[in-house]
Amino acid sequence: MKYFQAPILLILLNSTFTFAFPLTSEISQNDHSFAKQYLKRLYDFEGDPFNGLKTSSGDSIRANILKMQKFFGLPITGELDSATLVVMKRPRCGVHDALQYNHFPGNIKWQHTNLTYRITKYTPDIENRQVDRAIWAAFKVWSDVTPLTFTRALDGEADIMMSFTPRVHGDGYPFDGPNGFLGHAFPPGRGLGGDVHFDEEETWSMDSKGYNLFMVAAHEIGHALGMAHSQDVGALMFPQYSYLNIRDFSLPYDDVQGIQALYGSSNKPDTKPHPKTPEKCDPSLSFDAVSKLRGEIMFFKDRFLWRIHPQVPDAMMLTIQTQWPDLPSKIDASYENAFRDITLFFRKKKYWAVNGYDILPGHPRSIYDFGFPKTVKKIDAAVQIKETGKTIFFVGNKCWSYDERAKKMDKGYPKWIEDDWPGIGDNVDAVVQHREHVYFFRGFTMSVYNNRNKRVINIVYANSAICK
Ligand SMILES: [Ca+2]
Ligand SMILES: [Ca+2]
Ligand SMILES: [Ca+2]
Ligand SMILES: [Zn+2]
Ligand SMILES: [Zn+2]
Repeated sequence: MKYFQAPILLILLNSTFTFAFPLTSEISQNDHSFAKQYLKRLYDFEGDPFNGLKTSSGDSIRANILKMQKFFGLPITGELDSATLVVMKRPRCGVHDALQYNHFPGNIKWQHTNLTYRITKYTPDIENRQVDRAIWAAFKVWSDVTPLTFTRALDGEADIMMSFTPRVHGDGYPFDGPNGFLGHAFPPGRGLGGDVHFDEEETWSMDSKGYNLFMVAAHEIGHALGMAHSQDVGALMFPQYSYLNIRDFSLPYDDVQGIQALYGSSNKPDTKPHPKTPEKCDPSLSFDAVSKLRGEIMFFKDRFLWRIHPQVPDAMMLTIQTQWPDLPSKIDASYENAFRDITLFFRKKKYWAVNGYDILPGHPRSIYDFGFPKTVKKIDAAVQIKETGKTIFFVGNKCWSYDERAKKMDKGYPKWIEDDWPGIGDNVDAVVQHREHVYFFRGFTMSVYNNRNKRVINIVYANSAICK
């Protein structure tokens, strides 16, 4: 079999859609001043503002927008477009983003390994003992992979002083009310060095509601140990907030590399996996699911997705949780029901429906609502066919046709995939329709299927549409 880096991308991009966020929309005066503040705080500096060297680089707004767009892998326009604004408005850490190093300049680190911490001010949002537990778990993330130990102090001066505090709180870096900046921390050193502050105006939680204290604390402790922000979307040290529950969390590969470069590895055996973030140009890349959402195409892989916006040449990567905090961190299948303007996500025996960015009430629901027999434990792939309005589900070597209007499975199903969709093979990973073609993903291949004459017209790498 031959694989062509074929003109799939052009097919995907040359289309007329309604856009989720048109790039040319008006940017309000409020958004302009918000963006100015954001860039000043996070990009307009020389040296390290959290180290007392608060000198402005004097760069123009345009130069700072360029730095910011580069950091987040946005299209480099130098303009405050709406894609840039959307990223700026995501909740995040208040420490600056620097492109030139993965650690703070000069590799600032603690000279002793037996560190102490103290929680000086709690939050009313959750019980103190739960705060203690989340903070303990957050330190453990780092002590598991380094020789560092963390002992809690109940009084006196600890290396890492931690508190929940709103607005102006004495260090020159005021918080900003709900959302926006969630916390910040100072690199290793005396006094303020190593200290961690959480914005008290956030709603802190032990789960996915509001902001998860464990996730934010683990990130801020990274700074307190000398880690700077990472551009790796999957890294704990990526500046934007992303939720994972404590059970599912294991320190990503990028962060392990970073902290071990400073302190070396632990002498305890490390049994945990340290997941690497998938790369869009890895030729062996496969997908869990592919779906439309209001004109964009989304490619899912583990807890990540790439979005292709018809006007933006580069695929944007983010985590599923950044977009939909309550979806599972991996999905089996997804399709857009364009008639109802909803997108459905499947994981094992459950499914969720979202309208834009909101999960519809009453979800997750059971996949047996669709009329599957109990032998079906998960869906491989799903797609709604524009011409018929029918939704096709793929499971192993069978497919089902679901009538969205009558809300039931069509008679005569399941059928063999080979009978209804000749040439695409069994065990489909993902499927999506774009204009007259249906795209089937299996492993590292994508078959382009002509639905009119029912045959495969091209086979290319699965990542052809996002790698360029
Ligand atoms: Ca300190
Ligand atoms: Ca805030
Ligand atoms: Ca799948
Ligand atoms: Zn940070
Ligand atoms: Zn502070």
